[in-house]
Amino acid sequence: MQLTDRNGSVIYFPQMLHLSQNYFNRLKTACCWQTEEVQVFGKWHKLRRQTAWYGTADYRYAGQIKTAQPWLPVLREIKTQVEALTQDSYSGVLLNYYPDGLAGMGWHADNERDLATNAAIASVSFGATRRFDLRHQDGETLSINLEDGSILIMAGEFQEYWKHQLPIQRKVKAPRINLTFRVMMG
Ligand SMILES: O=C(O)CCC(=O)C(=O)O
Ligand SMILES: [Mn+2]
Repeated sequence: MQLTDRNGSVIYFPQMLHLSQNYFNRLKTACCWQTEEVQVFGKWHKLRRQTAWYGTADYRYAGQIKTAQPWLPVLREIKTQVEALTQDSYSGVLLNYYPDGLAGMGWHADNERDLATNAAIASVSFGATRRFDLRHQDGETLSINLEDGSILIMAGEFQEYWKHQLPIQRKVKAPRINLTFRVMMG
């Protein structure tokens, strides 16, 4: 399902990965999760969200450096399926673990210098369904529920014109893991 094709495209594929409960458990156990921290007025704060970065190059984002860890078998398995669908090849994956709906991610675009410009980003979700919001710089907003086993592709100039967020949803009690497969510069 295509959500938009204005200034980049966003396409949603539900139920793309089978055995999603199994993937959730393997990722939860095998990945090297780190508590995410943000700097506000010079002071570091721990977030509820945990992250992990795998791939071939380090990734500088939100004032931090994520040191690349070598691909794990479970990540390669998922990557193969995502690449077959999207016909792209990815050099890194950022994982986010949200223990419940009180963890989220604020408005941002994935346009760091370390990422190849206008390359596709493929977002895979396991676990609790969470709402994902998109906002064009002219104010147009769209929302979609990202379900267990789904893949969302953001491509073209999308990151230049749109921001996205994963809002806090107090009613969501279950955990979720998201993987964003990315193409690094160079
Ligand atoms: O968890 C999500 O669905 C969004 C994650 C995201 O936007 C990111 O990692 O940049
Ligand atoms: Mn993002």
